[in-house]
Amino acid sequence: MDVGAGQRTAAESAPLRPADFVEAGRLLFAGPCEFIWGAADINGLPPMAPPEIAFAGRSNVGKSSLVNALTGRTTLARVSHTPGRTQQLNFFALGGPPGAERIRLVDMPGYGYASVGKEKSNGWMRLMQAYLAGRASLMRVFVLIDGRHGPKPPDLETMTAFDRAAVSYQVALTKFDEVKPGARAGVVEATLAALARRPAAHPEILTTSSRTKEGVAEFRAVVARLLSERGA
Ligand SMILES: Nc1nc2c(ncn2[C@@H]2O[C@H](COP(=O)(O)OP(=O)(O)OP(=O)(O)O)[C@@H](O)[C@H]2O)c(=O)[nH]1
Ligand SMILES: [Mg+2]
Repeated sequence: MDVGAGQRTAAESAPLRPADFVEAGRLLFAGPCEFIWGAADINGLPPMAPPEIAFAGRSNVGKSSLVNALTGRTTLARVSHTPGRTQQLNFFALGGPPGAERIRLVDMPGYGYASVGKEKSNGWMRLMQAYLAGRASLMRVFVLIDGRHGPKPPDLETMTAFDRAAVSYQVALTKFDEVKPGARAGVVEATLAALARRPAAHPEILTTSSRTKEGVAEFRAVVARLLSERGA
């Protein structure tokens, strides 16, 4: 049967399957990606343009490493053994040249490490809050939690702040390569329990390793699905 102009085939009108998002995510993150903007204070935030996703979490949890793993780069975002490496909001343009990118990734400074110094840490916290408040282009914040330990008080406080500000977030458990197979289900369950009745939390969690790349394709698929839901 011929399909006339404007008509859609059954295959085209079928809802996208999870596998389609895996492929869309692969393609998105295989595209160009470059650092475009660093914001060290509230007045230095870039104008809102394409959709954004942001990476939050305790210092040293692996935010910058995950930005690198997702984009298949090793040195895009700076990684360090010492907590407090990322000191500003770093914006990366993905999927097109800067100005025509499909999405921006925002790598944020970490929270919850005494060694960073209270004044500096509070400053970053205010910067993050200023960014997160009323950022219409922000699709979702990924709250990264160390998979070896599960949620700690600073993670719970951050999630409570996001719930109050109605900032949509999703948890990803990082460094999963370091979690023994027998301990994995327990930490996932404990994390899901900590998310129950949190109004701004996405109910599903991700597990990732920037070292083995476990969960990276699934993470990209989640981002591709978010973009598709936005019609972007
Ligand atoms: N085993 C393992 N180590 C990881 C993984 N991801 C990151 N790391 C290590 O964790 C340390 C911190 O990584 P970063 O990516 O700099 O962490 P961050 O959250 O950006 O830290 P700040 O910028 O200080 O907040 C580094 O030594 C990384 O090599 C992972 O998936 N598995
Ligand atoms: Mg970092």
